[in-house]
Amino acid sequence: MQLIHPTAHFHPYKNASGGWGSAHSVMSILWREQALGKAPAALMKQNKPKGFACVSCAWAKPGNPHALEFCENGAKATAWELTSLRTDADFFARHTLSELRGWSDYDLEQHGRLTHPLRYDAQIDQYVPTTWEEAYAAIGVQLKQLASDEVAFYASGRASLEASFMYQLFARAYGTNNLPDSSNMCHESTSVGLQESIGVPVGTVTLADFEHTDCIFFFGQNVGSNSPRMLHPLQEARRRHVPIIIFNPLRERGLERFVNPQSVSEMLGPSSTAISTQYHQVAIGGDTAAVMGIAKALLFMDRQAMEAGAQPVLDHAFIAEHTEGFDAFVAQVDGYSWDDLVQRSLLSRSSMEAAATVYARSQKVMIIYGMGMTQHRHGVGNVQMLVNLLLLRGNIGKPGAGICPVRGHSNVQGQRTVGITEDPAKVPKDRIEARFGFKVPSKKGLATVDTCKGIQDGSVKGFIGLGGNFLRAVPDTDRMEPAWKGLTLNVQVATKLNRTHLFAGQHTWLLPCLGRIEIDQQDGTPQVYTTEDSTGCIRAWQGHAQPAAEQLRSEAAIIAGLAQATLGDEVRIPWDDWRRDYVKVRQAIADIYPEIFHDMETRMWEEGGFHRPLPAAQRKWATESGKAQFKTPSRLDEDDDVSLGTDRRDVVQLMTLRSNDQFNTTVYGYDDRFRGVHGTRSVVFLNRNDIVRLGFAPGQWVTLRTAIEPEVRREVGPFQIIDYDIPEGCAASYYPESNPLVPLWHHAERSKVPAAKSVPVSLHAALPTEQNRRNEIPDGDQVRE
Ligand SMILES: Nc1nc2c(c(=O)[nH]1)N[C@H]1C(S)=C(S)[C@@H](COP(=O)(O)OP(=O)(O)OC[C@H]3O[C@@H](n4cnc5c(=O)[nH]c(N)nc54)[C@H](O)[C@@H]3O)O[C@H]1N2
Ligand SMILES: Nc1nc2c(c(=O)[nH]1)N[C@H]1C(S)=C(S)[C@@H](COP(=O)(O)OP(=O)(O)OC[C@H]3O[C@@H](n4cnc5c(=O)[nH]c(N)nc54)[C@H](O)[C@@H]3O)O[C@H]1N2
Ligand SMILES: [Mo]
Repeated sequence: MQLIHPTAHFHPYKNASGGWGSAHSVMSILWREQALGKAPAALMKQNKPKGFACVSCAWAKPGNPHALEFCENGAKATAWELTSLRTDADFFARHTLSELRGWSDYDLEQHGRLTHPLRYDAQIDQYVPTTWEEAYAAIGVQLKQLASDEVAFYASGRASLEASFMYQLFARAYGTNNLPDSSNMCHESTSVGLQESIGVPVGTVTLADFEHTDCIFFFGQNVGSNSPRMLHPLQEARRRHVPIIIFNPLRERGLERFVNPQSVSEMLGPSSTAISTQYHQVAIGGDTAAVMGIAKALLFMDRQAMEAGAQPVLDHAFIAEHTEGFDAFVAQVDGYSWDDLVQRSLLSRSSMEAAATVYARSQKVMIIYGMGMTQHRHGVGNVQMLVNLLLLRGNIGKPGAGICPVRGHSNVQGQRTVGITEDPAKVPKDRIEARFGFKVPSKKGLATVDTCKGIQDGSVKGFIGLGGNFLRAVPDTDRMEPAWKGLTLNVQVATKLNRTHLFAGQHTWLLPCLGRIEIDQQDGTPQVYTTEDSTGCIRAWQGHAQPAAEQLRSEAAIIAGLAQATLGDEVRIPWDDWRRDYVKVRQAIADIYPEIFHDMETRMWEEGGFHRPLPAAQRKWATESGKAQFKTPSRLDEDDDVSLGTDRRDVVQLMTLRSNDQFNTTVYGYDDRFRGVHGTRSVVFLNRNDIVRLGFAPGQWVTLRTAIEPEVRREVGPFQIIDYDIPEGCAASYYPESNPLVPLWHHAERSKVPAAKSVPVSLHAALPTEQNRRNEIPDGDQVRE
């Protein structure tokens, strides 16, 4: 079964983001998911006090919300969860896993919510219904037979603070720190980089800072698709004439213009807000060079001002009192010529100087960034380079200024806060041991890339997935899928069927859970849950919709069930009490992390929630030396596997990114409205000059081949070439389809985040398949202007 998209086309999008296009897109998904009955009522509660937290992105939810506090993609995510469609036991009786592996990601999830606990039956290659009790007991038996270090406990960043806290305790009481999570593919470069530079692993900016800032820098984040609610504070900042300076290889529509779908006058009138005031189309992996250029211009201005006896440009008092490493950083900046910086960033010297000029004039600057920075070989250095820029003028630790990583999953930051990490040094071991009477294992566990290696070499034999679509999200798909079948135990807790579930291990279970929009009743009492957003704000929520099926259990209940079956009474963890009453879980969280969660039960209801303490925001630097650190990047090339200007003229640098119609591996549809692509995802965006130079034409079908480690063939396609406004030498295509191109070892040093934004690839003419033909962008539709 494959979807046919008879109207594939490419027409550059000329309108603003938001607006009627966005309203139309929401209505069509509500219709398709047959969620028009339930979803509108639910949407009124989305991101509201006593409502539920949007299941889409992690952007902060204001304490004083708009009438409709959701965006186009948040509404899609709600409809996706509240769908009337079901993937029930009958469905599994009709389809074998071999057959389902031929289905697209879209078709699998589009079939609706899972309804029953399922066990894989290898004889018939099908999932068959089972009972929860049978599943818990059998999984417990398997876990007891495996050695603790042979099992990985993966978490995708949605589960609540309560479920996440229980999950990591389960893993540790079982005897392992193997807690890979989605953050390992995402903002781990942030956690490592910011911790070293400013002594906190998270951003320092809060929503209130948007009201005070007088300048915003934006690096490698596609706000219009991936955190659209942030367009509101950006729009308000623009109304105050706050400059917004963008660094992105693509001209992303949401970063250029925005119409607020909640404003009647804007919807009816011609007005839209111009978001960017400067738009720098930096080369992929060229940000370190670009920021170095800005620093070079600032140093020059500073020296000139000092010579003239004028007010210096840098904040020397702040640098002296609060930082270390300034001199080494200056020496490094001086060591690079403008030619070096221009060549690597593909930006002109004047554009870097223009950005520096606005920076120098501003008193309260914030830097916002996303995957365009973290998913590089030197992603940690990238993040630290942004901090360097802020430190030059004391732009951390005052209102309106700071660093703002935009996290992905809605509770991914919170999961880390309550112990989901492979590093036991990051959890309060003594408190856990004293309270629960077991020894926290001291051996460092496996993060995502290590888990993949372990599955490949057979040392990881058991995998438990708390949400997510691990096998589809990780790199090197063609090597991971066959290796996965070697697992002895494979347990997936999920709301919908995805590709990971189609690769069975020896003993495999698929356990369906409640989504967080749904009412979670435990012994007759509806439960409340908490999350932490991208700005470190912790809040209580509760579900409002009727559960999709009677058999569904909450994630907390499933963890409790599995833990009890595995650990019995070995440890002093009251699993069943916790399952019945999440207040008790919160009490335990507050006991283990009192600095952050004291008095949580009342504070979580405060307007907008409560903020975790962030010493850096008070200019207290919890680094080794007690000072904020200027960090010198090891090199200008963020991806030293291959750089532009090498001998391989046939190689371009590929970034793998999201369309406007997906949430990670969940494909809502085949349109990427803001980029003008409709009816297909099988495309590669290229610069017009590269298309001609490499001997191709727009609309031509090509396969993409990874150009490093030639002895291993990594290839995807055929994809259709789109002539796009992207710097020369750069290319883009969609994740997860392009994941087979990313070698597992091609990851950021130290944070191990797969370098998904810079894969060197070559292109090869190919014949389209039947399927490709049906979804082909017709000739003549390939006109950029
Ligand atoms: N609707 C929706 N919302 C989402 C998600 C989703 O899939 N759909 N995913 C969620 C998750 S888990 C995450 S992590 C976030 C992801 O949100 P983003 O951080 O926006 O991630 P991507 O879509 O991968 O886009 C990366 C952006 O970086 C740019 N870029 C790529 N390489 C470079 C570079 O070298 N330098 C610079 N300056 N820019 C670069 C790309 O052009 C693109 O605009 O969104 C979250 N929110
Ligand atoms: N090439 C490339 N690869 C990437 C990226 C990239 O930019 N390029 N981005 C990376 C990033 S930033 C991330 S975060 C990862 C994402 O990796 P994951 O977090 O593993 O993947 P998702 O696609 O978010 O997971 C979707 C599945 O989660 C399940 N699900 C949804 N809601 C719930 C729930 O409430 N509970 C439970 N238990 N399950 C639920 C559904 O079954 C759904 O199929 O991918 C990474 N991979
Ligand atoms: Mo992410």
